[in-house]
Amino acid sequence: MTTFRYLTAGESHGRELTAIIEGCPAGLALDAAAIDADLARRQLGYGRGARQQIERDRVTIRSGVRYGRTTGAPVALAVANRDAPTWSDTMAVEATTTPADPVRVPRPGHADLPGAQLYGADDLRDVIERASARETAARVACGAVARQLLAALGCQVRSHVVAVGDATATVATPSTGAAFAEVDADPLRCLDGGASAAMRAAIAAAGQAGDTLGGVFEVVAYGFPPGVGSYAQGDRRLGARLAAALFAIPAIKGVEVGLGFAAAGLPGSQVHDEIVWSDDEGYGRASNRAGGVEGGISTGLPIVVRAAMKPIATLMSPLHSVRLGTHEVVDAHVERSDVCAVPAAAVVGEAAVALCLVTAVLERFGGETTAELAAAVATFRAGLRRL
Ligand code: EPS
Repeated sequence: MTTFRYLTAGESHGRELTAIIEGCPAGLALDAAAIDADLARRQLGYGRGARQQIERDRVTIRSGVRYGRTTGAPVALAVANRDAPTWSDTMAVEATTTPADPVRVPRPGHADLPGAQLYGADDLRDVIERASARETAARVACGAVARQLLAALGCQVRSHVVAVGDATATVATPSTGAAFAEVDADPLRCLDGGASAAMRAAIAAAGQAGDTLGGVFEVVAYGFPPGVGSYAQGDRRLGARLAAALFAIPAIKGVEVGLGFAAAGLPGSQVHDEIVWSDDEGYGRASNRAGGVEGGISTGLPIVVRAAMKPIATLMSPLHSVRLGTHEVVDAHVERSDVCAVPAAAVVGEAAVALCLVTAVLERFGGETTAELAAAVATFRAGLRRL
């Protein structure tokens, strides 16, 4: 069995973000431009802070790729922090007798206080730097590699913003990936122009008030093969793995697959998808309310997941907090941040889903080369009609 896995390292204002992918099959066409395209998409979105004007995220492929193809060796990726020189004293690796002023007032809703308790930090900067959502740039870089591998299997992963605050899009999940061709051109990455304008107005108002907004995004994987995942053990269920992948994104507080929470309020006749047969396509479903997963196994229909992102925890009009050590009640720490990052989180969601699906598909079909993996998937697909 081929195990596809990845790790990231790096601080928000340290020198760079680093990632290592292990278990990527050989023979995958891969170049920096394909990864950079996703890194740039993660920087999009109305409501981002000044940091995105500073960074121009670009990847350096440090190993595992030769002449534009993966070799089967670990793939090491690095994304430099352009802001790092400004922070070189604050983020110095070496011991110092003149440290920067410590951050001592935790922000409600951020990792600051639980992180300080966990690691015994008396300067919250130690927590802030790794808990920052900047880490998601490294995850998006890894996700771009997973996306290339899925593309070799005929699978595309797309996303759009469904809600920001109380502004909600009224669009059905598109039936093909082609519907997303222009989504990145919208400042909210939303497929409903009217809702996009309402979201933008809501973010502007929140920013004026020193407040922040969360929202909901949807990720759809088209063309993913059936027969991946299993009901045989709970941790092999594809829905469980997708949920875990999405919950691993900072600020995610809810995940749905298919109809999700709405299914709980409907009768079974309006929830389950009728099974159909066609001589061209074989077995199928008349609808896709299940979101492409039944019994913990992919059905071959689009995989549809949604995630709810809470509002960003750094408030320019801060909530009350308590100073470490003195325990006095004070306003929470304020530092540069975003008003809303749901459009970016949706791109991170694509990466999370792509990484999850690649891991599961490689466990199912194996393959030390991309060609072996693609052939195994094709053979399985062909065999399904015999049932
Ligand atoms: C982010 C970079 C960060 C924040 C944001 C996400 O940059 P900086 O800390 O220099 O402003 O803008 O992180 C948070 C909102 C957070 O709470 O950590 C990024 O690149 O995504």
